[in-house]
Amino acid sequence: MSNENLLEIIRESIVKVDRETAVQTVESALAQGLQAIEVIEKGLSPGMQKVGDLFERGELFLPQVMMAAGLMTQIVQSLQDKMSPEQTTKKNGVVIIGTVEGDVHDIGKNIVKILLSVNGFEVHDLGRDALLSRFVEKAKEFNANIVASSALMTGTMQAQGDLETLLKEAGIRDRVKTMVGGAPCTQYWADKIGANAYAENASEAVTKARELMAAQ
Ligand code: HCB
Repeated sequence: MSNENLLEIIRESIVKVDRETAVQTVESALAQGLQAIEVIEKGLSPGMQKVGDLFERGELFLPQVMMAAGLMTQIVQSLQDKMSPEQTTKKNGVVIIGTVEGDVHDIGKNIVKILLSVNGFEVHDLGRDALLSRFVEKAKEFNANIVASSALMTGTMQAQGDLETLLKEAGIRDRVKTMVGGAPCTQYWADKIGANAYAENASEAVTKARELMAAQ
């Protein structure tokens, strides 16, 4: 079966919350040479995106969204072990990451965390619904290079702008770079609030984090 067919089955198995098919097809995809990150970004994530679209159209209900999210989380965790850490003793940088206060969506943030970690960044995860003051505290405590925030709702993304203000008030904005992400975020949003970078997905988050480090 072609890689694209396998990825399509993975996408559909997330939508249908078909655990057995999802797990088996992910294994087949890896055995066929697909990278774990490709499985996540081209299979699982678009599957979750479709779940969101169906939910929005009233064709799926919240319990089904929660089950699909649970399945995706479980598979992403199992894939983490299959991503070999970058062979380096050099630390690429220190990142504080979290989903902003008021927002419990953490699947995407967790993928970004995993990918940054396997790419040699020291990542401190504040979890979800994280108080903005904790981003500032932890950035100071770990002398962070990058503060990465995630927001999945239009009502919570303003917190990413508030975080810019808090970092300035704490006197550390000039020594940390900021990155924003999450479905409603865009480059326009990042520019508007004065964030240093916007990343559309986890691979781009790694690229942007490297660029931010190079610019420091
Ligand atoms: Co939730 N939810 N949800 N939800 N949810 C969304 C986000 C809506 C868009 C669905 C909709 O209405 N169409 C909507 C928000 C509408 C809006 O404000 N525009 C919504 C809503 C309204 C809600 C509730 C309020 C529903 C309710 O209770 N009535 C509630 C929120 C409560 C709260 O937070 N206070 C809620 C709850 C849930 C769960 C619990 C059922 C579940 C979350 C489980 C979890 O995360 N542990 C859930 C889910 C799964 C979704 C959808 C379906 C998928 C989100 C997701 O995981 N996508 C989502 C619909 C959608 O987004 N289309 C829906 C997959 C990941 C991989 O993508 O974009 O998160 P991602 O991450 C990417 C990318 O953005 C980037 O890299 C990641 C990996 O590639 N990235 C970063 C992410 N963070 C980054 C940070 C960086 O610094 C850099 C890059």
